[in-house]
Amino acid sequence: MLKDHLLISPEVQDALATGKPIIALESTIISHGMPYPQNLETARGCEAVARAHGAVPATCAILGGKLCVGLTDEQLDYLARTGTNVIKASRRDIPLLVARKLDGATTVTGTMILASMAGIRIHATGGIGGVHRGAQETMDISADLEELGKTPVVVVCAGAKSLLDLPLTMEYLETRGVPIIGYGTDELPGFYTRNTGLPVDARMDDVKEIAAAIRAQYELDYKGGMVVANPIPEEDALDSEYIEKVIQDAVDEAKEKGIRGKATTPFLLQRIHEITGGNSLASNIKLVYNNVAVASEIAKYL
Ligand code: PSU
Ligand code: MN
Repeated sequence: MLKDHLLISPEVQDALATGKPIIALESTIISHGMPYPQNLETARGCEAVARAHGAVPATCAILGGKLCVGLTDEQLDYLARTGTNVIKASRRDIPLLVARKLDGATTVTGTMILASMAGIRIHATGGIGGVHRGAQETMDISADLEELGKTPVVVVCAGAKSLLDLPLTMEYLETRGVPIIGYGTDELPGFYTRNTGLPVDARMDDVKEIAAAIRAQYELDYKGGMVVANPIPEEDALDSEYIEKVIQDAVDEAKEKGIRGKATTPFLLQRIHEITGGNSLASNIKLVYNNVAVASEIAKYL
């Protein structure tokens, strides 16, 4: 039974029982999305930002085959140090990790699954996966887009990186029936940049209005989630021409090296961080905190 596999931390259990605001946080961003020790600082920082905004953080991962919702500091430290030696856990991986009692760091997809099992309705991360450039041939479309179509968890993110094909990502989300709300913006933000020229479905400037949209989706018994796209703060944004060139070089390199499947996104993230020095990593951390803050504010009205 599910309850034999789900391990909700005492703090998160208490928050669920007493109706406190809770937000889910992913762990692939720790293991595969950033280098050590910045990944550990970010994981801790996210929890601190959530608390500062009055929400209980529930970082998700699979440890020893248990679906863990809410981690200890030792567990965060373990995931940060182990890095890419931990399995990147998406939907397909979860039953196998449970059966084999292994560890996995959950992607947006994996985190949405664990959050929804625990009864958590909102998840904050950096960027979501999407339709990769060249997907017409490779069929590389992130499972995140499928999960958003069927699991009722809202994901607050800074849009998606242009290492993805953003117009196709928007098309795919439309097909799957996923609303995209721009928080204080008419355009999908581009992760390191605030604009992509792609219109969102609705602009909302007030977290209460976003909470009302989430409640409506829930009351209609829709099965799917929602994207809240929150632009990186102006002062942390990178020059779009510069970062576009860096991303194109990383994408070309991945193609040359024959990087495929689940290794693609971590490879590209790592190369972008390397090519830009500390630059893009600093922006990445800032935008994640910004998303955690907004998700926490929304969670108060859910
Ligand atoms: N995009 C980022 N940082 C990340 C990821 C995506 O800017 O860390 C991670 C998330 O965990 C996301 C996953 O769910 O990569 C998507 O991987 P894939 O493209 O293999 O579905
Ligand atoms: Mn993929």
